[in-house]
Amino acid sequence: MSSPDGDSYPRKILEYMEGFLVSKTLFTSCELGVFDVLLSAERPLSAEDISQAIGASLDGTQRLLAACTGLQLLHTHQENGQVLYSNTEQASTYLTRSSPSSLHQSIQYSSKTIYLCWHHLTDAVREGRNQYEKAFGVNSKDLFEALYRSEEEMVKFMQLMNSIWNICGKDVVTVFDLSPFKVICDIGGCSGALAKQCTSSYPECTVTIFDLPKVVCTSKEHFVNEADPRISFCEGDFFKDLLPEADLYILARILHDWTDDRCIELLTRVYQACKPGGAVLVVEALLQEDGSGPLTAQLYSLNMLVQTEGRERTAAQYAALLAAAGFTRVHHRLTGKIYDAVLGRKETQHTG
Ligand code: SAM
Ligand code: ASE
Repeated sequence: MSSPDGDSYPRKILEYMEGFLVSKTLFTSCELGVFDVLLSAERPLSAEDISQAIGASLDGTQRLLAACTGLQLLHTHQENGQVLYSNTEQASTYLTRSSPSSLHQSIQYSSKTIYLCWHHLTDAVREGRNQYEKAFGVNSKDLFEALYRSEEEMVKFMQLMNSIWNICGKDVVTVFDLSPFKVICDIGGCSGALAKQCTSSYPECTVTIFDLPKVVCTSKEHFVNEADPRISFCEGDFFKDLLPEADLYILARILHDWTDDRCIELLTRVYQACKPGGAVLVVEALLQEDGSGPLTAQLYSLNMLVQTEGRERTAAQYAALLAAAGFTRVHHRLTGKIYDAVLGRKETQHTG
């Protein structure tokens, strides 16, 4: 007996073939501000109202709103034979610019940067390297020179980095008990979104964010909202400069940017700076050992191919990198969300 999902109907393949239509519908609705208009109206609006507010054609807006309804991002209401639209709760929370948990900036980065890189995925797979030259005409010899090819692009990347920690940050800093570690250094900690999650979960800790000078400068200018005296910045290059001494080093989404050799180089520098009895916490989207998933991490690994010099890895692969740098007692824990954690120790020194 063949079910409706049997060989005779390739449901999944059809869905994947046109998956980008879904992404582009989301990108366009956010870019035009559909969800922002509906949030500020505080009542259901007609397609006509919305088309005027976003400055778009009525016909195009009607089709866009219909697609958003099918995607369950909008609710529809019937009133006097007219269709009215309102945001779903998730759309209000995650798709409006002003929401504290907004993914608007991430969606912008997906639309304006990642989508363009993925246009060259076939070349990336053939050549085994990132596609900045083709996508943006920039030399990709220095990865972060290419990623930060303009001030605007750097701010957009930093906003992308920031936003996920409102959603997954608490899980990654609490999946291990980090309370014994009072002095924390967040290596490549960007604008400090994860550092904030640390001080909120562990009130006794202090966090130093170590990042490139221009990132530290932009963080202070664009990102520091309410000053937390427990959080400070340190400027430098983690491949060249001395790292601050700490009990715990966090490397969140750092190792996945780099080759195994570069990772071991960086982890060795971290090991040297680390106090005996201290530790390193690696935060990444872990791949399963048997290659079966999770799909998000598998797709992110392709994204690391088109955008960086690295890859996503399994817990065993991270454990091997940590061990090569001297760390022991390496364990990992899954959070059930996108990002997981791997903890490795630096043993206290034994005499005799
Ligand atoms: N840890 C943050 C997070 O998970 O949201 C940011 C991860 S982002 C992919 C990589 C970070 O490493 C960026 O903030 C970048 O500026 C920083 N970075 C890259 N190369 C660096 C270097 N050589 N020295 C110091 N920081 C660097
Ligand atoms: C990096 C992380 C990301 C470098 C480039 C990046 C992300 C997007 N572009 O370290 C976040 C994860 N999302 C995806 C699609 O990979």
